[in-house]
Amino acid sequence: MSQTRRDVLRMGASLGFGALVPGTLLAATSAPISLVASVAKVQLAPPDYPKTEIWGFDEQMPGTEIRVKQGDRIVRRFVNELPQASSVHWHGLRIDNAMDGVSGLTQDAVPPGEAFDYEFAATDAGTYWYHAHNRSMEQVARGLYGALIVEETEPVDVDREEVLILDDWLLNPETAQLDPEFEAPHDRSHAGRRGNYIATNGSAETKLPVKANERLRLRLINAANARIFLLGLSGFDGWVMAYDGMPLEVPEKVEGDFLLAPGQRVDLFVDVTAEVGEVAHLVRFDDETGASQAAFPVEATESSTPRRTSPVSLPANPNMSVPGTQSAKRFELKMEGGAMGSLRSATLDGEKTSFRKMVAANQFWSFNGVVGMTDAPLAELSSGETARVKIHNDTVFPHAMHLHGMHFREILENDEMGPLRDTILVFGDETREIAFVANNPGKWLFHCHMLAHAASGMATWINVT
Ligand SMILES: [Cu+2]
Repeated sequence: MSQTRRDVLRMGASLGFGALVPGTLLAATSAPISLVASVAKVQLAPPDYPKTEIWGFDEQMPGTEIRVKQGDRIVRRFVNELPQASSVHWHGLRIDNAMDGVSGLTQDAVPPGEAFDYEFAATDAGTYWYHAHNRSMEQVARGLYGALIVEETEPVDVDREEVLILDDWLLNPETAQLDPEFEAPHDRSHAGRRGNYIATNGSAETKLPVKANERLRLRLINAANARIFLLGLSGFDGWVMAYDGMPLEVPEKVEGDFLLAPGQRVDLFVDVTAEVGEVAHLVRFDDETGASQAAFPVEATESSTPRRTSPVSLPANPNMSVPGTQSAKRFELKMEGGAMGSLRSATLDGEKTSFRKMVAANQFWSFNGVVGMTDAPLAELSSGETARVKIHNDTVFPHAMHLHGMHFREILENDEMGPLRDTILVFGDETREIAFVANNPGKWLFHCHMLAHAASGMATWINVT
C-alpha cells in the first residue's frame, strides 16, 4: 500500500505541522542538498588566537565532506552568499563538461545571492576534492574547498580511514587574519602564495588516535595555493594505493619521502608499527628538518590486530588505459616567464608585449608565447582520439599542471607509462610528456595549479568534439 500525498499531509497535520501547504512540503522533499559558500569565522590558529575570518562552504573548514558510492549521482545546489561571484569545480572527477564549474569557460560565474545546480555521476572511485573556480587564487586561499570521496562499491580491507587536507595559510601573526594581498606581484612572479601557518584539516595540531597494528587508509589532498609538500611516514609501514584518485596496478611501498603538489592527492594504506604510548606521524620535510604534519598517538588497546601482509591493489576504475600513443596526435606546451626567467616578450590580449609591460599588467607567464587563455585551444581533438602533450618547463619554478575532465599517463623512458593522474609536477628545466584519450567531449581547462601562476598567464584549454 503506497502512501499518498494526502496521507503524508495528514501525518504532518497530526504532528502539528498543519500550517504546511502542499507546495512547501513538495519543495522540502525534492530540493537538492545545498552547498553554501559564505564568509565564516573558524578557529584556525591555536586557541589563544582569535578566530580567523575565512570564506568557506557551509561555514566549515574544510567544507562539508561529500561522500558517495561509486556510480551514485552527486546533486548539489551551490548557493553563493559570498561578496564575489563564484563557481565550484569538482577536481579530478571525469564528468559532464557543463558541470565542471570553470567560470568563463564552462559556465558563467554565479553572482552573489544566486545559485547553480550541479548534478553528475561519480563514475570513478577515489579521493577527489571540490573548490571554487573563479578568482581561484583568492577564493581557494580564503578556504573555499572540501573533500569529495567516492567509495568503492565493495568494502576495502582497512580498519578505518582518515581524510587529511593539507594547506598553508598566510596569516597575520598578531591577529591570525588572512593576509588580504591576493594579487601580490611577488607571489605571482615567483613560487606563488605560500602560507606561514601549515595545517591539516584546518589545524596545525591535528591529532588522530590510533591503535597498534591498525591498518588505516589515509586520503591526502593538497589544497594549498602553491606549497609542494614533501612528506614521509614515521611509526607506520605504508603503501601508495592511488594517485589523484586512480588506483595503482601494484601498490608502491613508501620508502623515504614523497611529493604532493597543489591539486594532487595520494591514497595510502598505513599499518601502525609504533607501540602503545608512542606517536606515529605524517612527517613534513621543510628544507632538511622534519615536522609533524599530523600526529597519530598510539593508544592502549587490548585487541590489537595482527600485522598484515602487503595490501592488494584497489579495484581499477573504468577506462584507465591509454592506448594508441604511437599514432597519437602530438602537441607541445612551452612554459616561459616568471622571475629569473628568460622571457623577453609574449602575446598579451592579442598584442606582442614586452616582459616589462607584462609586469606592469601583473602578468608573468606564457604558454607557447601567449599569456593566459586564448580563443583557439592548445589541442583540438575528436572524441576517442589519443593525444600526447610534451611539456617543456623553461622557467626556474616548478609547475603543477592540472588537466580537467580527463586523466593522463606520463610517457616515461622506453615508452613505459606512468600512473594515471590529473596533475603533474614539472620542475624547472624539465621536459615531461603526457598522453590521454580524449574520451570526454567539451572545453577542458589545462592550467598550473599554483593558482597565482594560473592567474598571471598559465592557463590554456583543450577542446574535444
Ligand atoms: Cu605554475
